[in-house]
Amino acid sequence: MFFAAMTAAVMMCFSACQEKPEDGKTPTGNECPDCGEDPCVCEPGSTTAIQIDGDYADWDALQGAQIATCPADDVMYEQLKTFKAYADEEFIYIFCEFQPENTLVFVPYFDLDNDPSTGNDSKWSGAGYEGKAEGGVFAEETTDDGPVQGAPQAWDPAFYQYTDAGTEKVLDSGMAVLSSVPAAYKNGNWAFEASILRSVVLEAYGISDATQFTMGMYQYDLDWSCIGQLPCKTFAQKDAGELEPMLTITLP
Ligand SMILES: [Ca+2]
Ligand SMILES: [Ca+2]
Repeated sequence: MFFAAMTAAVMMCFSACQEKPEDGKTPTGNECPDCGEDPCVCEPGSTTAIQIDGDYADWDALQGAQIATCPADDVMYEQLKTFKAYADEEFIYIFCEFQPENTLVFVPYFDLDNDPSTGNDSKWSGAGYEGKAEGGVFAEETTDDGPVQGAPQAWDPAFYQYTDAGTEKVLDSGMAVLSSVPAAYKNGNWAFEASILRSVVLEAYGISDATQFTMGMYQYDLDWSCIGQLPCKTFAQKDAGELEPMLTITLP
């Protein structure tokens, strides 16, 4: 039955392609039924450099990604191992490799005015951020002994802007982010990747015309204590006076 269906599908494709030899392409059998292309070019993000599929080989092949890695020791927070960010004309992409123990939430911080001298500077000594996004990568389960880490889940943050009074939500979850579900990656670490719909987020922050911003990532545990930070410097580097800037993301 299966092979009969397969054969029928191949026959249909072959016959359809025979009727349209002028396109000059060899059919693959995986053409999108809507646009007729393989890979599909009619779905948003379908032709971008990064596919949000939990396969990170596309990051290895990418040119121009901004990458921060955790020094092997002599750092305050050790569980976030690699943070990558990259932007194309449609999306801002992120990749996080981390130790999953006790992890609950990932929070990127954004320097929206591209000025390290303005905004909050409590998390990086060389950065001043005006926005953040908060999203859990594990469910939080309540027990008699307090909260415990539940099942992994796709990162789908809400976006906030700092105000004089605290923070104000500018964009709800479910509006702008597509993420893989965190899963075991390598060396005992886990990873996830996500795309952030650039136009929606920049408009929510009132910086639709921005050509550059900076961004750093924090990883928090079940008590909202920090357990990961990138970029980061070692204690020795900080003692020597080195600042900790965030990653600079250029928007093409
Ligand atoms: Ca991928
Ligand atoms: Ca700033």
